[in-house]
Amino acid sequence: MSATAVSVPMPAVPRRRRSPEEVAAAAPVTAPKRVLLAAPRGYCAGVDRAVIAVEKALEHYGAPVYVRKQIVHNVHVVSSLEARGAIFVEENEEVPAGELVVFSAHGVSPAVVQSAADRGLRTIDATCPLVTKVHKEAVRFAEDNHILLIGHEGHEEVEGTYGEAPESTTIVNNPEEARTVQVDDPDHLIWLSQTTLSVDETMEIVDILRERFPNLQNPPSDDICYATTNRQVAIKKIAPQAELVIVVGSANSSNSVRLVEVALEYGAKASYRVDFANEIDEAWFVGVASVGVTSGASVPEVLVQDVLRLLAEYGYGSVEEVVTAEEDILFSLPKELRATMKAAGDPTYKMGAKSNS
Ligand code: 2E7
Ligand code: F3S
Repeated sequence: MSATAVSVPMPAVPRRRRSPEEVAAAAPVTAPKRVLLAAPRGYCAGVDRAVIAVEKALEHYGAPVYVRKQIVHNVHVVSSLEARGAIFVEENEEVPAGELVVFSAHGVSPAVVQSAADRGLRTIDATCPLVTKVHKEAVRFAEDNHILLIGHEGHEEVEGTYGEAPESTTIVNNPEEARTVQVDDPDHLIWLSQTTLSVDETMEIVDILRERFPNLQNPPSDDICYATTNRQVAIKKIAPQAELVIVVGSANSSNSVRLVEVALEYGAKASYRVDFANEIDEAWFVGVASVGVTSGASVPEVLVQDVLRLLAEYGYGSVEEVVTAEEDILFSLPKELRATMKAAGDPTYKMGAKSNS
C-alpha cells in the first residue's frame, strides 16, 4: 500500500527585496533601531523529545519510519525529517502492516492506539508527557463527572484527549460556546484544556462557565503547559515596547498563532507569523525602531537566527534578549525507544530531551 504524505508547504519563493536604503527613505526612523528577543522561545522539552524520537528511530531501525500526523507543527522540522527517511501519514491505515509508526507529540486517542495494534504495527509514542497527564485526568474525571474540554475542535491534541472519554466530554471552542454550552448535571462538572491555548482567553472562558455553573471544578494542576505560558509571558513584556513583533512558527501551530494574538493584545502595533525569514516583507519595517522577535514551541532556533540576520541587514543589529523565565525541564525518551537504544549499546538512551537547536 502506498502512503499519502502529509502535505508540507514549501518555503516562499524569494522576491526582489526593497533595499535598506529604500525602506529608510520611505519613513526615516529617528529612535535607535533594536531587536527585543524573547526568552524563552522555541523548542520545548516535549518537542525536543518527539523530534529526537524520530531521529533515533531512523538511526536504530532504518528508513522508512512512518509518523502519524506531523510530529510537531513545523514545516521545516517535517521536511528535514522527510529528507532523512521519515514518511508522514494521516492515519494508521496508510502504514504497511508490521511497520513502525511514531505517534506525534500532540497525542492520540485510545482508538488510534487500538487501530495500530489491529494492523500489527510497531509503535513509538512520542506524545508529550504533559499531554499524557491531561489524558489521565480525562479518564479519571470521566468516571464521576462531565468534562468541558476547552480547546480547538479538529486540533490533533483535542481529538486525542476527547477520545479518552467521548461520551463524557464536550468541547468548548471559545467564549461564545461557553455562553451556550448545555450540560445535564451542573454539579458534576470539571474543565480541562488543550495545552497551547491563550492563558488569558482560557481564564475568560472559565469565568463565563463558572458564572453559569458555580460548582464547576478546576483541574488539579494547569493544563496549559509551562512552555506555552512562558512564551506568552515573554512576549507580553516585549509587546508594549515593540512597533512590530515577528513570530516564527507554522500556520497550523496553535501556540505560535497564539503568540501573534497575545503580542497584538499587549500593545504591539503590528505582528506577523512567518515560517522562514524570506517571508518577511520589508514594508513592515517602515517607520519601525523596535522589533520584537519570538518563536513557537515547535520552532528550531536556526530559523530565528535567520530572521535576526535579515533584521541586521535592515539596521536592526542591536539585539537585547528579554528573559522572563529559565527553563530546565527534561523528559526522558519514549520507553519503547529507550529499550531498543539500551540493547544496541547507544549511550544516549538515558538522555533527557531538551535542547534548542
Ligand atoms: C505538542 C503539543 O507542534 P506545535 O506547534 O503544536 P500546537 O499544539 O501548538 O499546534 O508545538 C509544540 C507542541 C505543542 N503541544 C507539540 Cl500537545
Ligand atoms: Fe508539551 Fe507544552 Fe511542548 S504540551 S510538547 S511542553 S508546548
